[in-house]
Parts: sequence; C-alpha cells; structure tokens
Amino acid sequence: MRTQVAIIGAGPSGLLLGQLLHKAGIDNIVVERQSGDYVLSRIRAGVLEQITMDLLEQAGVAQRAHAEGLPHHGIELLFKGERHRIDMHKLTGGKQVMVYGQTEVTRDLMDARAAAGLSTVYEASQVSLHDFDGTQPRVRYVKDGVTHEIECDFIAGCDGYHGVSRASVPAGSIHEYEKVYPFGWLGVLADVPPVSEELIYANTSRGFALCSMRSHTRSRYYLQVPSEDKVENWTDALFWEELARRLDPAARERLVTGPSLEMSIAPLRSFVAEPMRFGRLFLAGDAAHIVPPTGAKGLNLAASDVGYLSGALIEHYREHSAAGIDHYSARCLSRIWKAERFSWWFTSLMHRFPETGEFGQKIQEAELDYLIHSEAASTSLAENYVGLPMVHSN
Ligand code: RFL
Ligand code: PHB
Repeated sequence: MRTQVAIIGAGPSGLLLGQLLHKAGIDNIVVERQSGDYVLSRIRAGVLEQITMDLLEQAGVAQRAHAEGLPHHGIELLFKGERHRIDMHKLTGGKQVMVYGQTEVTRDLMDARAAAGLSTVYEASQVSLHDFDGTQPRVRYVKDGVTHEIECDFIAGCDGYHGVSRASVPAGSIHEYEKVYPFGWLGVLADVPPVSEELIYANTSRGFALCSMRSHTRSRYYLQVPSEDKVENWTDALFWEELARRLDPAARERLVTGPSLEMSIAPLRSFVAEPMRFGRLFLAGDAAHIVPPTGAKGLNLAASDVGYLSGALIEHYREHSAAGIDHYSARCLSRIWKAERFSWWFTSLMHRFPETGEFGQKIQEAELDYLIHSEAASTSLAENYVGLPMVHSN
C-alpha cells in the first residue's frame, strides 16, 4: 500500500488532519488501534474555540456543530459561596466559544471520511513506525492476523498520550516536561437539563467542581477527587450529593439529578514533548502534549497543531517549499506553552491542594476576588479561554 501521509490514530487530531489533507487533494490513510464504536464511546471535551470551529469549517464538517452547538459568551466563577460572571464576549471584543461534544466532532469527521470513501483501518494491532529519518518512511500493522505495510512520504503521529508514535522516537532526540497533579476529575454524563445556562467553575473548601453540558437536556459534571480515588467508590447518589454541596444555594435548588450515562475518573497532568518533528514524523495533539482539562484546551490544541501541520504539508506538495515543515514544531510549541501556562494557572487557582491548607485557600480567594474586579485580570482570563490566535510567522 502507498499513500502520501500515513496518519496514526483516529481521534479528533488524526481525523481532522485526514479531512483537511483530503480537501487539499492529499492522499492519506488512517490507522487506528481501536474500533470506531470504541473511539466514539469516550466522553471527553466539550468546549470548542472559534479557531477549532474555523478548522472544522475548512474541513467541511462544521454544519452540525453550527446547528446543534451552544454558543457561550461567558463563564461563571463560584467562590466563597457566590457566583460571578466573566463576560468573555465583551472582554474580548465579541469572541465566544462553542459547547459541542468531542464525541460529536469525532462522529462528524468519521461520517465525512466514510462519505468521501477514504481509507481508515480500525482495530489495527502492533502498529510500528519505520525509517522516518529517511525519505521513505513506512508504517506496519497487523489486521486479522495479517501483516500490512504502508509506504508513505510522511507519518503523522496523532495517537494520543499512550500512542506508539512518540515512543518510536529515540530517547536522546526528545525532551519531555511533566507535572502530575495530586487529584483527578470524576465526571458524570446525565440526561438532565444543565443547572445553569453557562459553565460554572467552582472553588470550594470541599474541592473543585465544574458544571458543563452537551445540550439543553444533557449535562456533564465534574468533581475534584484524590488521585487514589476509584470510580467503584462512587454511586450516582453520592455524586449528586457531593456536587450539590459544592454549589451555591440557588444552583443547588435548580440542580436536576438522574441516572448517569457514564462515570469515569481522569487523572490531571501537564506534559509537553519537544520537538514535535523528527525527520518525516510529526507528532500532533495529545501524542505531544497534555493539559489538565480546567482550561478546556486539549482538543483545541490538537486542532491548532493539525491546522499548522496541514498547512505545512499543503505548502510542501503545492509549492515544493519546506518552510512550513521546518517551522511546524516551533509554531505549535509557542501556542502550546501558552495554553499549558493558562491551564496550569486556572487549575492551580480552582483546586484544593493537599499541601497548601487554609492559607492556600485564602490566597486563591484573594486572587479570584481580584480577578472579578480587575478588568485587566478578567480580560486575561477571557482572551486565554476563548483561545489565543494562531501565529503563522516565526
Ligand atoms: P486522542 O483523542 O487520545 O486520540 C488518539 C487516538 O489514537 C489511537 N491510538 C492508536 N492508534 C494506532 N496505533 C496505536 N499504537 C495507538 N495508540 C493509540 C487511540 O485509540 C485514539 O483513538 O488524541 P487526539 O486526537 O490528539 O485528541 C486529543 C483530545 O482527545 C484531548 O486533548 C481532549 O479530550 C482533552 N479534553 C478537553 N479538551 C478541550 O479542548 N476542551 C475540553 O473541554 C476538554 N475536556 C478533555 C476534557 C479530556 C478529558 N479526559 C478524559 C482526559 C475533559 C476530560 C475529562
Ligand atoms: C466538558 O464539558 O467536558 C468540559 C468543559 C469545560 C472544561 C472541561 C471539560 O474546562
């Protein structure tokens, strides 16, 4: 088999890259370890930046996100028992985010890929990457007991944090930066109306809570839990009881509970691997970096990486120029580190840290008080939350 770009991973970064390349007439094959249904069963991100929406549009898959997504102009910060609104729309000169689930983004991309008749190999095992330091890279995998090989010009490693792509790079060629937080997020998805029109980020003495949504009838809620906690320790009743305790009285009153459709715990981590290009192998999305979900940046960074990568590959094929390829890693990392900083800062501001005690809580409350009363500080939060621009020069 031969293709121009072999893409490892059918998560949002792999599928979006495939679609952007296809639109530009660049041939690609996606190789995914799991089944399509498994990929769609993972409940993850919910907030899309305008830049992500623009890329979905460029890929020709934004219709349903526009029709069914919920544009949000602000978020609410809850601390010391009261909610305060950050008007992102006003503070950023008219920007907004779109609340639309990652599962739906993935479904739209899968449908578009199938409709265009592009090849995707699901349930591929023993995926391995070869010769990306030369001019003729290859990807090998086993499907139904048979070994296959793809010859290609480039490999895009879009296979997430636990994927094979980053692991294929010689240890001496890559530098990894990591911070692990002493807590995780327990998430529940339920078919109940959201407690509020906008997302509520809550700092409480019992720990962080987030009220999010997928639609007017489907809610997504999260609770900060210790790293060692297990989902088996929780029931729906315990979850709703603890969430209610972390809300203000008015929200508690409005909270509608119901059976969970999904309950899981996600660990919180900050991670960056540098560089993101190794000869003819490019890393993109969670394969190269992880942010704690507090800033809602993971999927958005995956999209902007793929925006840069598709641009670079299009430049290579159309203009025979290596400029985009040569600048790929630096361009991505400049945006990634700013999102890493924002996600770390917002996580540090909103969560209970075991080691900081009452003093830490007082400092957080002082910063939150400053944040809601200072236009400079709330503008900084707003401009990061809606997403910093993609810069194309170096
Ligand atoms: P993914 O989604 O992990 O997809 C990688 C794909 O690669 C496959 N794979 C392999 N395929 C072939 N061979 C191998 N050896 C392979 N190894 C793995 C996997 O099966 C998978 O299908 O990475 P991608 O595409 O880079 O996308 C990244 C996003 O999924 C991630 O950043 C976001 O979900 C993060 N995130 C959020 N991001 C936002 O922008 N806004 C949010 O509101 C937001 N909320 C969240 C989040 C992540 C969460 N969790 C569970 C970590 C909330 C949560 C709770
Ligand atoms: C979500 O809806 O899953 C979500 C929203 C905002 C975040 C993280 C997750 O910051």
